[in-house]
Amino acid sequence: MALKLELAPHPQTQVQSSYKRWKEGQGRGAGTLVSAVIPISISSTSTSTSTCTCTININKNFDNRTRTRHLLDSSISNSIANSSYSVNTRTRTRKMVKAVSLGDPLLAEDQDEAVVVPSDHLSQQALVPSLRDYLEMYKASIQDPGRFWSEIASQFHWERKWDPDHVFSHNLDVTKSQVHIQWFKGGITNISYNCLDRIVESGGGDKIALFWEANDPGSDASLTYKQLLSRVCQLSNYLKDIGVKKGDAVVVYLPMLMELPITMLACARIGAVHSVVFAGFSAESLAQRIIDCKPKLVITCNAVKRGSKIIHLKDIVDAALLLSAQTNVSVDRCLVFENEAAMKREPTKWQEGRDIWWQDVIPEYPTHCEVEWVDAEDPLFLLYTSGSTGKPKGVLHTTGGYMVYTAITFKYAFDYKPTDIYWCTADCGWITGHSYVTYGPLLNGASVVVFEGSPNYPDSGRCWDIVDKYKVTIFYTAPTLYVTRYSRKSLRILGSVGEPINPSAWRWFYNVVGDSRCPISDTWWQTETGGFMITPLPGAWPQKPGSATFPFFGVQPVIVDEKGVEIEGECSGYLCVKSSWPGAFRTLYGDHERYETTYFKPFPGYYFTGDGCRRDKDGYYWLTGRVDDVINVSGHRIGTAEVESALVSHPQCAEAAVVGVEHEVKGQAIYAFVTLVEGVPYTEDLRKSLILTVRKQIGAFAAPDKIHWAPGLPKTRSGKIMRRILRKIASRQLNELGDTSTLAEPNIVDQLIALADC
Ligand code: 6R9
Repeated sequence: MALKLELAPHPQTQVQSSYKRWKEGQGRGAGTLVSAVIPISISSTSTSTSTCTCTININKNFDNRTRTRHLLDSSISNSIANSSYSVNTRTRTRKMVKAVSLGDPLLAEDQDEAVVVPSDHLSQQALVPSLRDYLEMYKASIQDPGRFWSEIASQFHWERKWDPDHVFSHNLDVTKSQVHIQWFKGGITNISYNCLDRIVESGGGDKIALFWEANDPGSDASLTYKQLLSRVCQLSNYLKDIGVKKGDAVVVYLPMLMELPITMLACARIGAVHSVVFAGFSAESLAQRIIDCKPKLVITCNAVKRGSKIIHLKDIVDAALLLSAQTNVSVDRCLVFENEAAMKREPTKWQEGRDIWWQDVIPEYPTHCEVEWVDAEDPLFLLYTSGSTGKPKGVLHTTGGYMVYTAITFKYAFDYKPTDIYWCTADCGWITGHSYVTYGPLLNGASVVVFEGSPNYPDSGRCWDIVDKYKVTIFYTAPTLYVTRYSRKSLRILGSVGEPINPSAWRWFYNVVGDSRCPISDTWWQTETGGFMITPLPGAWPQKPGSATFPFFGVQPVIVDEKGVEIEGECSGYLCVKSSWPGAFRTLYGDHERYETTYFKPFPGYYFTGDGCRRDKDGYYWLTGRVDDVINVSGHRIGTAEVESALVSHPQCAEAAVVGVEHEVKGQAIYAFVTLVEGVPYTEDLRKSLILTVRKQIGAFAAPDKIHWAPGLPKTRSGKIMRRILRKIASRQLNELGDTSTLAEPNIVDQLIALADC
């Protein structure tokens, strides 16, 4: 077996300082990675000296890893796609793929077709060690969901079990009767008890539950499970004392202080329904949510430091409460945490009788609070998410199914071990912070890092500083981050969420962030799904850069055409889900009709995700973006993600966002916002070369009509590109830009407008 070491022209011991700079290095041929390409002797067809191209042949021995043989046997992966489960090893198809073993870097030329094969070490200690194991469990979850999920649910504490003959009931077919989903109905439990008391009672009380890292380096705190339980109980007792009861809504407008998960858990403990509003939303947006759910109280803090800026959250709450009062929704109580690091209490504007300082009351309450036992189908939380209309949708999740689903998806997708230190960079104002900062990890007794600040304050190395400081082993993020001088040796598993991750970014995440040794769980899911739906399971099967791979247990994804007809095998279309899963949302608060219209009417019988998806010949799922991000140019359906992926494969392109604009002749034209790697000037030649790259990779029909130079892209703080704004800029509807308050850097919008005609 030949081993070729490719030494970079200027090998350095440090990794690149950012994805952009990494790309810049590539563009100039000065990559800093030392890459080793190990031809994998799967069969004798391996010939190339630089990158190995091999036939994965199931008859040959591949490091004794029999599991790998099966993956690329299309009969098996198709069995996943078709849910027929027959592990048929007779019809073997040989395919040409490039395989890189976990531990080795993925080279630029590998990116399109390569698979990254789990190492023996990873698989041997993984919860699901092989594709075969996965298939067995998956098959069990589909053939007898009641039994499968009952077994998992039994790992939690239930005061009373659900009826074993009616583990779930659902109707997803809007043409038959009202859509409904229920899991474990009649089962009595409490998620806060399962996150805290259960862990303490089983001996985990002294384990750290939360490590808290402040906005300013050097300031931190932590709470053990026992301490967290006490803090939660104190708040629960206060809430009960002021009359908050089971079923009452509580709006929470807090930054990433430990008080945010404490508040969520305290509400859940007494059966109150929390509605966390991301503390970057404007007063209008907050008011809209308050008006919709009419909370008993609002919990906030006086101010927060974001980077070097101080934001007066209490002023925003005051304005929101004024607005809501104007529509006759008045809130009598506002509990305010004094966030001293940002602002002392004295200058805080105050409404006597309504406002109360957290620190003045909560510590006085007993550290024990009886749990309010609730039905599995009692509401746990409301989380507002944007839809196609201006009115946000109140996604409602209930208790039992959500508990079971977040816990188990966390465990398997991150191959969780009790020794892991886990960090998810999401804010609890989004679903990721609900399911995978708070509930999923705590239900597993994990140690969780909660970070108040932003990834680039005080400099772009902050994330890696935190990884090193807490020895983070599982790192879950949106893939827009910067890497500098840090070691990141502790990392074991990487997770990605929120956007399709293009192969180039995937390669960066794998090579640079994970030093080519960490598998990436590219988790596809939604606020509505509660937890991961399509996700790799580390160690179980080879990964394809950019693919979320296969469905989680119990999830039956289907791809349908525009008529709602299920398509089998290799195809593209609309991603739907057949049958329910425990973590599914149950309704849109106060608007069940909108729930049915948005999600179940487009394709009767299925839950419609709103996403486009491709399934390849091996059964891997590739998310191609929201279907409203599909552009139709002269009858050609083009995913914005496809064009973006082609653009970023250009060595001088760091990032791209593509939208459709109206075109007289073609119907729609492709309009591309392009961010170049640092220091590269905008030139006419480069514009042509970018267009040529797309023509070459996709076809002339997909060539962008317009390249709009973008020093940065408008993103939410959770890392999502706000295409709504880009569409307005592209169509020059500049007075219709809408709310830009949730952007991480609102001034990007002005810069883009200024560059519109360059
Ligand atoms: C968890 C979350 C949901 C939408 C979803 C899809 C996109 C999320 C993704 C992904 C490709 C992934 N999305 N994860 N696309 N690959 N791994 O982000 O929830 O805020 O409700 O957004 O995000 O388009 O439909 P939410």
